[in-house]
Amino acid sequence: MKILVLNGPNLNLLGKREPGIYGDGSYEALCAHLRAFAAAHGAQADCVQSNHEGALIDAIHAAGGVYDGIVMNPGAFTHYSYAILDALKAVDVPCIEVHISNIHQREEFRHKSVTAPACVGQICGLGPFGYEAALSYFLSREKVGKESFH
Ligand code: CA2
Repeated sequence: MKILVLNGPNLNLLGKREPGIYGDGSYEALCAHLRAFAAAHGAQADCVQSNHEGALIDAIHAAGGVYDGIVMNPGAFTHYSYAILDALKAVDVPCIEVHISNIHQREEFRHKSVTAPACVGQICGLGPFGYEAALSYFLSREKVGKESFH
């Protein structure tokens, strides 16, 4: 199983600013953890981060036929990118949206996700653990699928 972990704008700054909201672990440490977590479960997680909407859309398009799932934190694009919504709808790869912070406890404009309707589900407010939880969902789905065939 191959999972694409896609992070949007400013998430490369994890651990460098606003630790009270986003924690003090770095983006690189998060990716290393997720790669190791996936590998420990016989899967592969590839991490991609971009501050550019088009690059995120290109990565979503390229995931078709290559990845079994996408774990995506679209950053602030969550709240207004209909282009990312359309890209998620255009590919046949299930996506789980993750937010490190609880977007519902923050400013009003963060309460709405325009991208979540194209996702299997959304996890928010669990800190960086949300990424691992989303990965676990895909890994457990594979197990369910295999069990039902054997
Ligand atoms: O809670 C989340 O994961 C967010 O997707 C993070 C976005 C924010 O715009 C969303 O409303 C909620 C912002 C990411 C900024 O990441 C930073 C990380 C460290 C330091 C500064 C920014």
